[in-house]
Amino acid sequence: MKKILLTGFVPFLNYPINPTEQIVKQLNRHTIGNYEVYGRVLSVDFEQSGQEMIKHYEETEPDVVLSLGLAAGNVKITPERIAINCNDGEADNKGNRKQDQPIVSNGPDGLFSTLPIRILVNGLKDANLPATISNTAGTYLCNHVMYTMLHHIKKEEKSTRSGFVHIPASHELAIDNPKLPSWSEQDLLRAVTVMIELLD
Ligand code: PCA
Repeated sequence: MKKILLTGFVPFLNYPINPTEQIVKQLNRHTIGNYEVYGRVLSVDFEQSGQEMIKHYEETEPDVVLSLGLAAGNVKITPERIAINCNDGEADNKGNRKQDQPIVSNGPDGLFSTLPIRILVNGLKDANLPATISNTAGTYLCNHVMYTMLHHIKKEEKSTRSGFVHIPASHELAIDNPKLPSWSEQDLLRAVTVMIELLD
């Protein structure tokens, strides 16, 4: 049995829940397709989230890393193509704000996902779940952990595949928000399950 490290995040900014945290907790210790799932929740913290990610990676020694993040406002599931070497944007949960800062000084400008993102998008669509490749993971914590993980794997010369997928808001999150597009919790969970089943 292979191992997949599945990460989500705690709530952040003004979102009282994070559906990625719920999914990761729900799927922890499940077997899906060829994989035993190791679900872990990350903080939203420029100083800590990257180290947490690496610690989980070293403890679980996974074959694949699939990280999830909420992209409130998105209408589709979006596997990310690339992470860029930049911290910027809103303050994190500790109130720390970064601007125009490299994640790894002298690191490569960008690192491509090593997940089969085209296969994931096509497989999600075949399962009637709207999906499209995204060409930017932003510059906030999602991009930060995607870059940190890919950089670590490359530096250690490991063959672990790793990447990031943004998901839309859940109905629970959208209920008090007049404009937020949302998916049912069941469909979000199904989308993550389908993606794991698509991995060889
Ligand atoms: N989404 C944020 C960080 C945590 C999360 O779930 C992002 O897109 O960067």
